[in-house]
Amino acid sequence: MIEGTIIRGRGGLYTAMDDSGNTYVLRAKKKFRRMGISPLVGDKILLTPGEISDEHGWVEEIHPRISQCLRPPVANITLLCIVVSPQPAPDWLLVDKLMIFARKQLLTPLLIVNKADIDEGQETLRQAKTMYAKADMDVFCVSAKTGMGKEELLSRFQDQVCCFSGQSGVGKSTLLNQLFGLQVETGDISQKILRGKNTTRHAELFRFGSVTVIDTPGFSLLDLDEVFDPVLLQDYYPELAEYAGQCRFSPCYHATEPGCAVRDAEKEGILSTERLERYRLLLKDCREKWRDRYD
Ligand SMILES: Nc1nc2c(ncn2[C@@H]2O[C@H](COP(=O)(O)OP(=O)(O)OP(=O)(O)O)[C@@H](O)[C@H]2O)c(=O)[nH]1
Ligand SMILES: [Mg+2]
Ligand SMILES: [Zn+2]
Repeated sequence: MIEGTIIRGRGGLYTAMDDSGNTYVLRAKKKFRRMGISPLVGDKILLTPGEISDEHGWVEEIHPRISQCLRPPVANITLLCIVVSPQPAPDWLLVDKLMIFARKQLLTPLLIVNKADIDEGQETLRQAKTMYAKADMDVFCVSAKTGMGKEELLSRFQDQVCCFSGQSGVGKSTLLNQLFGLQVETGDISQKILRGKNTTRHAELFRFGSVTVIDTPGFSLLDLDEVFDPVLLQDYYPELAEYAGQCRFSPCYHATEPGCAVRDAEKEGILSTERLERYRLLLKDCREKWRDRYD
C-alpha cells in the first residue's frame, strides 16, 4: 500500500498524491460508510492503485486527523486563512464565525485583506486592524493582482497547511495563482450584485515544498450549526480573556448585565463595539439553539 494525501474529491471519486507527486484516482472502501466517515481533502491515507491504468484504486485507510473542518470540508489544516476584500465588501460576521470555527478546532485563524490595489485609503485594512487588534489574529494585506505583500504571506505559510476560505469573489484563487504561479480558474465579480460568481466549485490541495494550500469554493452563508452552551461563546474571543472574573455577575455574558467590565472597556473605546455587537448577535443565536436543543 502507498501513503498519499487526498488532493480533491467529487462524486465519490478521490484523487490522491504520493510524496513523489504521482496521482491516483480512488474510491473509498465500503467500510468507511459504515463507520460514518468520508474522505476529505487533506486526509492522509493508505491506498492501493488501480490494477490497470484506467481503473480506479482504493482508499484503504484514513489516518487520524489532526484537525477537521466541516465548512469548508477539509482535514489536517493548521492555518485557516480568511480572505476578505474591499469588493465584494467584507461580511465581518462571516469572518467572526469562521474565526470561532477555527478556534474550536484549535486551528490558527489568519486574516488576509486582498485587493490592496483597489482599497482606497486602505479602508478595509484599517477596519480589520481596529476590530481585531486584540483578537490575537494576524492581519496580512496583499494584492493578488500586483503581488504586493506576497513575500510576508509566503514566509508565514512555511511548514503550514493553509486553507483559503471566505466569500466568493474576494480573490482566493487569484491569490493562489500569484503566490505559486498556478493557473487555477478565477472568475469575475458580477457588476450587478457586486458579488463573486462561485467560480471555484470544489476544494483542491496544492503543495509547494513545505507549503500546502487548499483552495475552496466561496460562500456567503454560514450557520453556527453546532449547539453549545452560550456561556462558552466568549472563550472564542481572545480579547475577552483578560476581563474574566471582573464582571459583577458570574457568569457574565457581557450582553446587558450591569457592572460588566467588558461593557466598560467598550465604552472607553478599548474594545471594538462593532465586534462586540456581532458577538451579541451570535450570542442570541447561540442561546436560542441551546434553549431549543431538546426539540
Ligand atoms: N483589483 C484586484 N482584483 C483582484 C485581486 N484579486 C482578485 N481579483 C479579481 O477578483 C475576481 C474574483 O477572483 P477569484 O480569484 O475568482 O475569487 P475567489 O475568491 O476564488 O472566488 P470563488 O472561487 O467564487 O470563491 C477576479 O476578477 C479577479 O481578477 C486583486 O488583488 N486586485
Ligand atoms: Mg476561487
Ligand atoms: Zn461582563
